[in-house]
Amino acid sequence: SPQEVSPPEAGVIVHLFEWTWPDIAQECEQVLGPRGYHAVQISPPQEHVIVPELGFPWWQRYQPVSYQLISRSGDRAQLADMVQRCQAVGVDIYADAVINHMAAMDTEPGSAGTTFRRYDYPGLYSSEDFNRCQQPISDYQDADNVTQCELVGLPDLNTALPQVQTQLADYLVDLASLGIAGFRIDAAKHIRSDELAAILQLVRDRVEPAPFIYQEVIDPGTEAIKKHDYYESGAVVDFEYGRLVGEAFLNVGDRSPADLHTVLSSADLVPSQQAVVFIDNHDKQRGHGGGGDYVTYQDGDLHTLSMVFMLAYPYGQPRIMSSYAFETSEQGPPATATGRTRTVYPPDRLGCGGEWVCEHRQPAMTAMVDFRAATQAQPMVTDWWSHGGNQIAFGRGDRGFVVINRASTTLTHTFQTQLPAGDYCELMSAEISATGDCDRVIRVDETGQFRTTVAAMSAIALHHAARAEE
Ligand code: LM2
Ligand code: CA
Repeated sequence: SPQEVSPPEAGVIVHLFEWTWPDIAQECEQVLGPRGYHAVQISPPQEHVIVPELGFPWWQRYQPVSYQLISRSGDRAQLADMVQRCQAVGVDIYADAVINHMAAMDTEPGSAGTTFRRYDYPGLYSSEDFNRCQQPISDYQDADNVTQCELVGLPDLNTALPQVQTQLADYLVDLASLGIAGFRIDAAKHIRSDELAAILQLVRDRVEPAPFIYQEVIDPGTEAIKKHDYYESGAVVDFEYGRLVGEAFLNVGDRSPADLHTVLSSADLVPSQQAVVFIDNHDKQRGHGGGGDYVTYQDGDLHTLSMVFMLAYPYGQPRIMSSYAFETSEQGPPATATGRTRTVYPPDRLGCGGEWVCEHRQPAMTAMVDFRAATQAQPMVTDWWSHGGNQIAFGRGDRGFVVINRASTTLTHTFQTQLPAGDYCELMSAEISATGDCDRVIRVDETGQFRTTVAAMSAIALHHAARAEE
């Protein structure tokens, strides 16, 4: 029977890409807990390859050497400490689980010092545990090719074998024993859906409560492997959503935000309650994972507005990408010459807002995390409005209202809402103080209307729980 999927719908996930475990613990305590973030997706915690000759690229983490929890982000004790400190402030940790394949690059020992060879990982797997194809994947119309051959030449585990399924389940159960509450299943499209279901069942048999599962299945609708094959195992990351929103905000072809409600309502997307969605992810922001027109931090305000849309729109569970600044696609995180990842909290340099971008700390993002929680109970879009292609507004019934002006001109308009009459704090303009004072008050009249001006390339948002004092 299909796995019961109930992701916390209002819960926002932030991907703290390549952050260290001590930094994540501090971020949970200082920012994520207080701001109501639901969960953090962490980089793969297992032992990985080290590639000094390419300057310690980020993708080292996607080549597992063993399941020892010693990685570029820290060791097992630091991971355990971080999970507990985040849990204590209400933030769950989801681990990126790389279980389709093992490391290809075997010239150096791994991050825990393990010496290995391609197809031979001491005490874990030997050549009989790998699929026979042993050629790079070449035909996405052929399901066997996609699941049995090698993704960019990475040794492909034979996930049909009981001993392989047991090793993988043991790894995930070990992570769960530290308090990790969910898993992003890396390269899920490259694991046969029935074999992945069997591995995850072994985990569920041993872990209470069942971990939240979201599977990476890039399905453009034209290939042999379909996202719905994976629904029985849990949630699925929908890649079409971010592409459609990105193309609209980038005005690709004749697309624009004004069409988005119609476009998203008719697209073949993962059902909302089991979808994880994003505007950009670590692959798409640097042209990996098939590329495509996605919006990233390098697009500035356009990125912020796309994220405001995602957080306001009642579909799926949103994941915010939190990046480090980069110039080339392989470039790893800020690091010393010997490849030690640098902290986000340096006493002497700009960390967040400098070499670490920290999209999740932008005032517009924290405001919209709050908006999503406040509007969660109202799953409908109401009073959709647009003017030209690039000015849109919509409500969430009597819970909230958002206006997004992606145009280069100021927008002044009287908006119809379902909000009760009253004085509302505009969420984007400033932090709302504990006393209820707010920088900008918007008055909704007895007919549910308000008139306001929205600057070019900006947004405003109101919700029922943020009212100005009488
Ligand atoms: C994913 N999701 O399903 C990750 O999001 C993606 O980032 C991973 O690829 C991929 N699956 C495998 O886990 C990244 C990166 C690749 C990189 C691999 C392995 O996008 O470029 O491949 O990690 O580190 C690298 C080299 C590639 C080489 C390969 C094997 O870039 O040129 O292929 O290692 O040595 C010969
Ligand atoms: Ca495979």
